[in-house]
Amino acid sequence: MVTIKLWYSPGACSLAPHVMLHEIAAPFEAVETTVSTGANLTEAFSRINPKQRVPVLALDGEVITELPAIATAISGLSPERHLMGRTPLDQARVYEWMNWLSGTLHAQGFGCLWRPARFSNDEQAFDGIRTKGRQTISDCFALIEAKLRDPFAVGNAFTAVDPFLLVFYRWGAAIGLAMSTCYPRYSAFALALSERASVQSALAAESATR
Ligand SMILES: N[C@@H](CCC(=O)N[C@@H](CS)C(=O)NCC(=O)O)C(=O)O
Repeated sequence: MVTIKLWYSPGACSLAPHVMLHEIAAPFEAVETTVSTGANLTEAFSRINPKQRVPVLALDGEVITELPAIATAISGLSPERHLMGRTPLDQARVYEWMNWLSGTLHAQGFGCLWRPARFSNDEQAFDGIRTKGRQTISDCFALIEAKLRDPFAVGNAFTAVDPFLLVFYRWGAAIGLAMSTCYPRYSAFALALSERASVQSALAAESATR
């Protein structure tokens, strides 16, 4: 049996693969790494992932980074669950969602808001970058609200996209957006997802506050 290790930070995007691992019910080791403060960013962790980001997954010691790649690897551990989509079209939709969530909402939206120094060396520019980040987040959330129809983002079953969407829903609430009034469909989706055993187990394990 493959040995599985996940490095995560409570409430961070690593919650998505954490949920997926509970979903496939495979035994794994979860290692907390507090990236928000940099407190546990040890030299050892930097050697594991020189990008100094979570999530990091190791399968029999083979290190995998980047959420869409990690989600693909977890899905491969339990192919019968089709966590990256069942049909070829669903698989394309899963990657469409994952790339957009990762590259636009996460890297640009929350990146600008929480890490403006990534976008400019000029501190005077930071407020404008944060404002742009909030705008990008609102634009993305409006699109998510328009796209969500069913209890699941893709097809009629749980995929990797669902816990990833839950991460951003929680972050939206954390930055003070009125999620339930502004995004009722997204809220119903998040509420239903929060009742899944895998989500409750991952959240309890992380004692996530964000
Ligand atoms: N492109 C990476 C982004 C990962 C990422 O930014 N993770 C955040 C947590 S949500 C992190 O580790 N941040 C630490 C930092 O920015 O210093 C992925 O998809 O896995």
